[in-house]
Amino acid sequence: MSERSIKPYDKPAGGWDSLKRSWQALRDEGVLTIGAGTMLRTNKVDGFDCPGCAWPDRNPNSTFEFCENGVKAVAAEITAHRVTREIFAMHTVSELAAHDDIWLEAQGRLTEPMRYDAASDRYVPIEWDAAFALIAQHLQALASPDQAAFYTSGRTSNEAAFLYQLFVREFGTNNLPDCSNLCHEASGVALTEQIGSGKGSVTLEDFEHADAIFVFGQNPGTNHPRMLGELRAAAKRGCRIVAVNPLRERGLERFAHPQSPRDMLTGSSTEIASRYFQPRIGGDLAMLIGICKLLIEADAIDHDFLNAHTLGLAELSASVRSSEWSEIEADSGLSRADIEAAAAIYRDSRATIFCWGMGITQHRRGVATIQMLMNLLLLRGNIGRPGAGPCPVRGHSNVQGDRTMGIYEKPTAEFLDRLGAEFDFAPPRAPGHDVVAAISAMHRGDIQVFIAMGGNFAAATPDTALTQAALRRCALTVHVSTKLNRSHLVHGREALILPCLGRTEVDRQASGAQSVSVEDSMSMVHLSSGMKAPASGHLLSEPAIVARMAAAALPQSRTPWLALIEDYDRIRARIARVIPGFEDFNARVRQPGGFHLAHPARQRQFPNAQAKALLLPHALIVDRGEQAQNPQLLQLMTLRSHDQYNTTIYGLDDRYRGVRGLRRVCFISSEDLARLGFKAGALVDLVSVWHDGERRVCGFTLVEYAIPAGCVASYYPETNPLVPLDHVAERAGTPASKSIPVRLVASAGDVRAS
Ligand SMILES: Nc1nc2c(c(=O)[nH]1)N[C@H]1C(S)=C(S)[C@@H](COP(=O)(O)OP(=O)(O)OC[C@H]3O[C@@H](n4cnc5c(=O)[nH]c(N)nc54)[C@H](O)[C@@H]3O)O[C@H]1N2
Ligand SMILES: Nc1nc2c(c(=O)[nH]1)N[C@H]1C(S)=C(S)[C@@H](COP(=O)(O)OP(=O)(O)OC[C@H]3O[C@@H](n4cnc5c(=O)[nH]c(N)nc54)[C@H](O)[C@@H]3O)O[C@H]1N2
Ligand SMILES: [Mo]
Repeated sequence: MSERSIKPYDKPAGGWDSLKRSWQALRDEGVLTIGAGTMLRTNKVDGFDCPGCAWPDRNPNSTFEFCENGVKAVAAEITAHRVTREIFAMHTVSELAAHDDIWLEAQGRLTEPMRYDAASDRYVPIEWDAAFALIAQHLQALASPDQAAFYTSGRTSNEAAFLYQLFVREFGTNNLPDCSNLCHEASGVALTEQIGSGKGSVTLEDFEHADAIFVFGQNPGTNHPRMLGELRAAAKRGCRIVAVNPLRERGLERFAHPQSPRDMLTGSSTEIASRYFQPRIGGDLAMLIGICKLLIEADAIDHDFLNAHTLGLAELSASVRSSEWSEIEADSGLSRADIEAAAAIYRDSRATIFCWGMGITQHRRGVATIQMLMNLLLLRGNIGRPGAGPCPVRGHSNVQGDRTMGIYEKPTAEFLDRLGAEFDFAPPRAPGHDVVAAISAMHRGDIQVFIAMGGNFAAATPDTALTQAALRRCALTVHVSTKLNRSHLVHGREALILPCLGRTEVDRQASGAQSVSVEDSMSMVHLSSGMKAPASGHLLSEPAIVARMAAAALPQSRTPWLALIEDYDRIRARIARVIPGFEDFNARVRQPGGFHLAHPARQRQFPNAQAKALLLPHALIVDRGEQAQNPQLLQLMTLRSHDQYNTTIYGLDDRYRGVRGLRRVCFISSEDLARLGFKAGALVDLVSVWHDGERRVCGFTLVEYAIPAGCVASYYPETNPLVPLDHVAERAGTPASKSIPVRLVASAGDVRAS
């Protein structure tokens, strides 16, 4: 671990530091030599899909199709370290729980199924069949299938996801909360209503044709580093890149491509964003209303497109015309001149892409903000033509595919009809619980069995104390996982850890080695084939775990569960019959690079109820009430450091933000430091202020940073105890983890920050 230091990073993102950190990740996992070979198979036609982010692959034939953070994700999976039964025998669960998340992760890959033994407070080995029998016994004992919830994280393959949702629905519930609920749910809700599909419409090729690319609330230098390659190429050919972010993120400013010999040998780099706007946290909606107002008042809009393809111009015009500049400026935190500059870049661009991430979705008004982004695109016909369209940048490598496969608590009637017809059963029709509702239901005792296909529910979700109490109330918790994590230690009265194969590993079934498929953020579906020997001889694949669990729990099922997993082509043949767009799946997925799922908006078709794209007004609700009354209150956004993958913490550095050796930091402006009477480097507690009381996390070091006054930032998941469970995006239920009202209190005594 590095020495603690806080010093601005003045080099471009990428560059030699990025290569150095990649090798270090492989070395730390004890796989320096095998790791290099494995990396060369990442994102290749016959290789495996990088388990990192969902950014699409540019060229599956090039030698290098990975990035620093992809290397960390792969290294974490192919690590030489193992969690054996001896480790579980040595430590009680209470002892394991006393370790931090870095230690848990560093223990390595899980190796065999384990059952919690309350008498000894230890995990003890269990045979696979006995584990499935225990799950079956619990599920069959429930008074109603709705007393179970089945979580999915976004690494799960299409094949596993399809079988899993089928199992859950044959069992009789739609309780399928997933990580999308915590992530891009607001994008899905907003876009489905407006353009009839919850997915982005652009492809990588569009990045070659855009005149302007706006990046709202997203930090690609850390979370989608391969996206910087696209932005660099676009900037080099003269495309305007505009960043909208309260923080100055290094990766949006300058980038030296680690795979460009010229950049690396000559020390050159490329300016990414030619304009960088720093609104207040949550100020994007006001900024967008301002831009819409300018375009509409100047009549700089595409009337032909609007007449032919949209509804709602009159209402949107009336709404934005009536917005006052004083309010727009106050709420956005930007001057009218800044908003005019952004509007001018947008107006002068013939084709524009809007990208966005968690800085937009994880807000109370996330849906309204995304609809305003879409309104702005529609006003100038920026959809369904080259170089233009919405681009919500997804997180997990198959989070989009899991939704396509039916992992959704509110399935459409059409989907259920097709599923029921194919598998000869009557799917449940009532909507199920999303993540937040599932936590409440567990807390009330209404959910007794919790099963997770990947992820780290106990750490990733809001309101940590409440969530963990909820998990502990369950009769049974089950985690299908690759690595040890917090969720295994916050368990129900009975608990199972079921270890599975990762993306990089050979998945051998009765008919031979299998491939799985995934869908990236731009709707490309392609195969992923592992090639490493499994981390242990006792691992099962995710599809096999689902099928064997279903076979045990659903003795009456007419689905040939065990035959389906003998050859995953059989699963894909079923997917082809149930899910539109997957016709001839087995053949098309074997084309090099896979196939693109049609997005109707690319043809300017909008399959919502009105069959038109909708312009939807959203008033500025100036909601500075509490902050105005209580000048001590700040808005906290919880975000990712450069050395983590969600709840997996690789190290304590956040290189581009100049932080080394610690994670409990709070970025704050010099104005707020002076106003509140704190010095940079001081230790504070963060206290969130909510209607039902205060929540506190302790020992955060203040770091002076270029962030607007009134706004502060800290890392997730350490700050999740501060996020109230009922603080969510309206209509989407996404926890509003980017806008938590907090005050700072000097830490008592000598709390050591870590
Ligand atoms: N290496 C790595 N890669 C990852 C992940 C990871 O943890 N590590 N996670 C994956 C997942 S699941 C996801 S969803 C994505 C997440 O990728 P991002 O969406 O980039 O996620 P965050 O780190 O949460 O960063 C959000 C950004 O939004 C900005 N922001 C916060 N509030 C506001 C606001 O009100 N307005 C604006 N304009 N900006 C705001 C923050 O300053 C920050 O730059 O990355 C995926 N890829
Ligand atoms: N405060 C705050 N909270 C947030 C966010 C935020 O920005 N701020 N972001 C939210 C977002 S966008 C997301 S997506 C969620 C993420 O929430 P989750 O998806 O639940 O969490 P991860 O940390 O991605 O899950 C990591 C675990 O997945 C397991 N795993 C890894 N690979 C595999 C695999 O191939 N198969 C299986 N079965 N298991 C595997 C490992 O055991 C690992 O410990 O967190 C959300 N929570
Ligand atoms: Mo995510």
